[in-house]
Order: sequence, then structure tokens, then C-alpha cells
Amino acid sequence: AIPEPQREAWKKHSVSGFSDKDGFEKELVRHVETTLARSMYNCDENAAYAASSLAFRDRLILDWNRTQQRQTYRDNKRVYYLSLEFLMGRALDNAMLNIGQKDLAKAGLSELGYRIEDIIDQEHDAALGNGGLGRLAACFLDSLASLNYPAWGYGLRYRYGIFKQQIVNGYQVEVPDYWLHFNPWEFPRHDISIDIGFHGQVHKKTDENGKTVTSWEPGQMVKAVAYDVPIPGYDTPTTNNLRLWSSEAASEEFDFQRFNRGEYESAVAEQQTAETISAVLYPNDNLDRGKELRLKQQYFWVAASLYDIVRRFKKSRRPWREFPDQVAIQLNDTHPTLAVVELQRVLIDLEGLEWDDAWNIVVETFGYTNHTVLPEALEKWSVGLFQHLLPRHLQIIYDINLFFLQKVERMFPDDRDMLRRISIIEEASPKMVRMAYLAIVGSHKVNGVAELHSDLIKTTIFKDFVAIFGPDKFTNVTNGITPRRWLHQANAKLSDLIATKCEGNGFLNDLTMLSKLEKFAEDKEFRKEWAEIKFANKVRLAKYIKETMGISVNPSALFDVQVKRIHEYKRQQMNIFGVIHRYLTLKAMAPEKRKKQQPRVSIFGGKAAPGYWMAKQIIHLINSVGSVVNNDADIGDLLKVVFIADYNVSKAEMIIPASDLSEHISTAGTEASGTSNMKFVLNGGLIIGTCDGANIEITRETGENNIFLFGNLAEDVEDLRHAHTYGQHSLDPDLVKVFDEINKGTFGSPEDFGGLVASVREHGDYYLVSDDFHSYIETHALVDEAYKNQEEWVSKCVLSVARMGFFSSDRCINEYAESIWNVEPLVVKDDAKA
Ligand code: NBG
Repeated sequence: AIPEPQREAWKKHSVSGFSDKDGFEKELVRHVETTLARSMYNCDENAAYAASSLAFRDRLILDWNRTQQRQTYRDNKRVYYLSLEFLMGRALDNAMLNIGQKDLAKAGLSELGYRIEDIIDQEHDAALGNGGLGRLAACFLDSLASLNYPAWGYGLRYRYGIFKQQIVNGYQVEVPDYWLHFNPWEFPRHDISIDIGFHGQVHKKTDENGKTVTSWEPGQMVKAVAYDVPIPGYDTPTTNNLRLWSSEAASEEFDFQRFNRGEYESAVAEQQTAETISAVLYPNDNLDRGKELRLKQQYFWVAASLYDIVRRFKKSRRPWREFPDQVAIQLNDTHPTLAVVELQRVLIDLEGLEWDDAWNIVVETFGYTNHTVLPEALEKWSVGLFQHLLPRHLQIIYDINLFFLQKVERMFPDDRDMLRRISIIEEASPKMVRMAYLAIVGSHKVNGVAELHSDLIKTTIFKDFVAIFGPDKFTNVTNGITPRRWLHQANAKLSDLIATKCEGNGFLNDLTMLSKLEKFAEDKEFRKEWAEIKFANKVRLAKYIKETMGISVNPSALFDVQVKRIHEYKRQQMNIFGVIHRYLTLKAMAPEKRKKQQPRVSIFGGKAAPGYWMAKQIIHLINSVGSVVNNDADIGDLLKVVFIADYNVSKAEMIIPASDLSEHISTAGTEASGTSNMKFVLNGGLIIGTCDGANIEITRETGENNIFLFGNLAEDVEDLRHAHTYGQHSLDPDLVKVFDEINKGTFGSPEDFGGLVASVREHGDYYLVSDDFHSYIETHALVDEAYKNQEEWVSKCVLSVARMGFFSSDRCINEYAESIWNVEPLVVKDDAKA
């Protein structure tokens, strides 16, 4: 620190952010003319975006500094959220809104000759995630900061985020997403770098006291460099940190000997292999592929993060047993489970603790969130791979398992099969490490993400663990979303209208205040304003569809939206089969009758994992149906089918506010929670859905009359699958007609969709499309009926929004804080705003 006598000079020059329009303009122009080396003669929208962002970044970093100083000074317990994915989307709009300076920026930009919407639109999404899991982590960061919790996120700084999707001739084409050309939202910390080891040997020695000491001598080192991203809270100076690690070669010099011999390529080979670790985000959602590089990513990230956390703890010179009083680490799915093993290693091998003392600290520190029951998504790593990459960690896993098995054997002495079932090591060939089991054994709490899901994990995949640890270790924290981004930012007009009836903007901090809307559900004037906003949002989307795809859609039609990752369990195939059924029904009608039908626009969006063949067929079928239906003169505006390419966070912000109806139609028991269902309802859309994930709680909160539920229940799924396997199921006749039409070649070559049809017809219909099809079609007919009565429809929407208070991620974070982390908020003084 600077000595007292010199501090006056510092204080005199201490930077304070802008607080009015002029101040903002001054900063913007300064960045244009200095940082960007441009002028008013060549400042295009992109440069204006860059300068605005730099101005706001400077502003954020002041709050960031104060927050970090205060948190360090107070040294309260902190939360660390470890996630391989943070699907942040855009930062500028969010920063402006959270610090309450969007109006000022809008006026400033306008005075300088720009429209704020165009400037916001220049930003490239930060897309370091696949879908719901990554976006949940982003919502959590927003809530943690907004609620003033001392919390850090830890992740990887991928050079390539999730690929960009193009649609070429109806097929998905993947294009790399290099997003770091210009990223003003990160601060490289070249002074914070850590060497991470891989491979090598394990040595055992006996020290002077006769104690065995184990040490690991890695065979390869890679350097982790920190990049910090400030996370501003809403309406508070608290600005938390998201630390992302980037991989570099451990030695900065490349191989000079090789270089001098003229072997330029091999001279830089080491750099290149090191840099590969954080190069790409794996593009799979709900699927584990067991690739070596992925395990390397996991260890690299976890080891760097733990080193950082432990270093921070050691500064306080507290005894080790106080570690869990200072540190809570949440494992976002099993991806960071190696942290359990790494902390145990640090404590016993490096810090010299006894095994049991160390293990108690580990278990008290960690919490584990499970996000899926799908078997193909549960992580397993082969023992051979572990042995090769992390030999010491494998030994520790064996020991953890040994002590765990001994405990279970004492508890259930007569149950031999139990040991086989719950062992962290699966005795298959090859032998596998079951990461979820390791995460359970290494944590003090395990939670699911919606009530049904949390019940299912207790009764199915983790049943034995409930018997061993007791039911209290397992809990539920139903997911939530941040109302700042998903209402205030995405749907400013609706947010403003709500504010007029809810005593101002307070609902953005306390979403339960939305209940004040309830009494306006029958207010005609209010409903009219509400409907006008929805219509304007639909017009905006229709314009986008026209401009990007050349398809004209009528904004008065019912907009029926399904946007999410393409997955068989999410059943976009059922949706498109339903669309075909609707098309055939319309075609078969007499023109007089046809004219009276409810016009619809079926909107799809979502990426398929590049190696997921069936998901790609679904995309192709949607586009093929679109090109037939959209060009059929008999149909006109009655039905349009649109696939919006490259669905991402910023597109979601445009699409969600424009929906009348959205589809959340997974096979019951497969969607752990879903979070877009919450976003759609919060934006005044109704949903059609199965009794799955958070749909169930949405129904409970908003009322059965305000949701269109259909289909079989989770408890019946097993029997239905059984019936398919034993040929006791006959296909739904309407679905047969749809298949016949596909096979006739109406939508192009039937072979192109053979896999989709066969999976229902011949391969056991695992996702029960046929079983639910009839009820799905009937329920859509009810939707058409209900939509005719617009007054009542809008009333349902208002009531639903009024009852959505529960689904704020603020509620969720408070639950985690209280029942899992045991942390308290820490308010930062508001001096940065002065
Ligand atoms: C996903 C679930 C969603 C859930 C999100 C966030 C994985 C492994 N799981 O239903 O499929 O909403 O997690 O909890 O990505």
C-alpha cells in the first residue's frame, strides 16, 4: 500500500465515474479519439459501441474495485460458483440498466448522432455455454451481485464459444464463433498466473517423523492466466467478479535450439498444445462424450480456481478447520467434481493434514447441483485415462472410494450388491469413475433444480445414496431467472407498464411484488395497453423474420414458439409432426371453413450438437415443411413455419417477448427444470407443456386455467416404454397419416427423414411421441379456441405474470445461501455513485 503522506495525492486524483449525460459523452468521445484512434469523421456504429462500452467498463471497474476492497477487508464467507459454462449474452445493455444509466446513455448517444438500439445491437454475444445450464449460471451471477453476496464465478475463457449456426438448404452448418476480436468486458491479469500439472509420477517417501509423504511430479505443465469480468448488481454498487482462466505454455520462451535449427513449427508446438486446453467449448448439451481434452479442461480450470481460493484463504492466517466457514464452493453439475479430489490432495499432500481432518473440510466446503437424470449425460471417465493424466488424483479417488465402501459395508453388512451399485468405480470394462457419485460423496448437500426432478433423483439414480446419507443431504432448489435481463431489458415497454401498476420498479428487486397486477387482470384499459405491447413485440419479430429470411408473417396470427437446444427428449419432432397434421387438416377443409381457422406462425429455433444426427434431421424436416407450407397458396397466412437460425441469448431477448404460446413439451421426467418456460410466462405468453420440470410448479403458481397441459405423467413412462418394447402399442392414427405424407415425398426425399420416422415406428418410440400425440393435437385445438377470446386470453396472461414472483433467480440464490452455503450479504457503501 502507498504510505500515508502520499495518499493525499492519490485521493486528489482518484477517478470518479460520470454521473450525467455530458460526463458520458465526454468519456465516449475521449475513447473514440484516443483508445480507438478515430474521430467524428469515421466513427461508425461499431466504433460508437466500442467507445460506449469502454466508458461503461471504466465506470464498472470503479465499483468492482470498491466491492473487492470491501470484501477483502471484511473477510466474510464467500461463495465460489464453479461452472464450465457461463452463457452471458450481451453486456452493455445489462451494465447500463443495472447501474441505472441507460436513459442518460440514450440521450448522450442521440446527441452524438446514434440510436441506442443500433449501438446495443453491435455487440457480439458472450456465448460460453450451450443452453439452460450455462444461462442459469449467468442468471445466478446477476442475482448474487444484486443481492450483495460476496461471490465469485470461476470458468474457462474459451477462445471459441458455442458455434454459430447457419441454415444452408435447410441443413445446419456450423461456423466457429471467434468472439475475442474486441472484448472490452474482460481485464487480463497477467500477474495472476498459475502452473498446472498433468501426467508424470507419484513418489512416496517417509519423512523424519516416520510419516509417509506422497508427492506428485507432473510430466507436463500448463500456465493458467486469469481474465476478470465485472458483474454489476442491479441498483447496488456491488460488482462481483467472474474469473475465467486461459491456458498458455508454462515457459514463455519457445524452444530456441529448435528455432535456431530452423525447425520453426516444432519450436512453437508446446505453446500450441497448451493453448488448446481453453480453445473450445464442447458443444454438447445433456450429453457426455468422454473426450480426453475435456478432462484436461476440467482439471486445468478446477486446479487454477482452487489454487486461487486457497491462496486467498491463507492470507487470513486462519487454521485450516475454518476453511468451510470462509469458503463455500458450488459444483454446477459434475463438471467441476475434480475440485473435491484436488482440495483433498492440497490438504494432505501439500499442507500435511491428516486424511480425516482434510476430508471433513472438503465435504463441508462443497455443494453439488445435479441438472439431469438422462443416462447419456451422466459423466464417467475411464480409470485408464485418469491414470495417464492425473495419477495422484486416481489414487485419492481410490482411497475416497475405499473409505466410503467400508462405511457402507458397516451400514448394510448383508447387501453385497449395494457395494457394487454405489461404488465410485464402476466395475465394467473398461473400469469407469462415476463422477456424480464422487460429487455426492464429496459434498454436504446435493440439490436438484425443480421439485419433480429433485424427487426423481432421490427415487431413481441416487436412491441408494439417500439410504446411506439420509434424506436431509438431498434437497430441492427450483431454478429461477433474473427479471432484470428477462423482463426489464428484453421487454422494456412491458416492464414500464407493470411499473405503473406496481408502485414503481420495486418488482425488479422483489419479484413477488408482481402480485399487485392481479387486480388489473379484468381492467379493460390495462388489457388494451398490455395487448398493444405484445403486438408491437410481434411486429418487431415479424420484421426480423422478413429481413433475414424473406418470409412474411402476419403479426395478428398466433405466434407459437419453441426455441431451445434441439434434442429428441425435448421433442421438437413432435411439434413439427403436429404442424404437418395441422397443414393436412387445413388442406382437407372446404375453403369456407378453412377461412375461419385461427392463423398461426410456428416458430422454431435452436442448435443441434454437431455430432447429433437425429437432431440435425429434425432441423432439416422443420425447414422442409416450411418451404412447402409457406408457399402453398391454399394456406396463405393460416400457417407459416419459420426456423430462426443461430438462436442465442440476444435473439431470445427479441423472440420471447413476441410469443403468444410457447412449447415445453419434453417427455415427462426428462427435462430437469427448464428455464425458458419461466421467461415466456414472465413476458406475457402462455405455455403448452407436459407435466415435467418446472412446468409443474408454474402451473401451481399461475393456476391450471392459465396453462395448456397435456400428455402422460412421469410415473407412467416406464410402463409405456415397456408396452412399446413388447409390441403392445399401436401407433396413433393421426401420426400414421403424418408419416404417410412424409413418405409420399411431400416434404422432399423421405429417406432424409427416415431416422425420425423409424425411431417412433420401429425403434420403440423411446420419447413416447405416439403416446402423447393425440393429447398434444387436442390441446392445440383448445389453444385455438381460447385465443379467439382475446379479452380472456390477455386476462390469463396478466394473471400469470402477477403470479410469477416465485421464479426469480433472487429467490433461488437466497435459498442456496441459506440452506447450502450459509453466507450473508455484504453491502458496499454507495460512494462509487457519487
Ligand atoms: C439442464 C436441464 C434443464 C435445466 C438446466 C438448468 C443440463 C445437464 N441440464 O432442464 O436440461 O433447466 O440444466 O438447471 O444441461
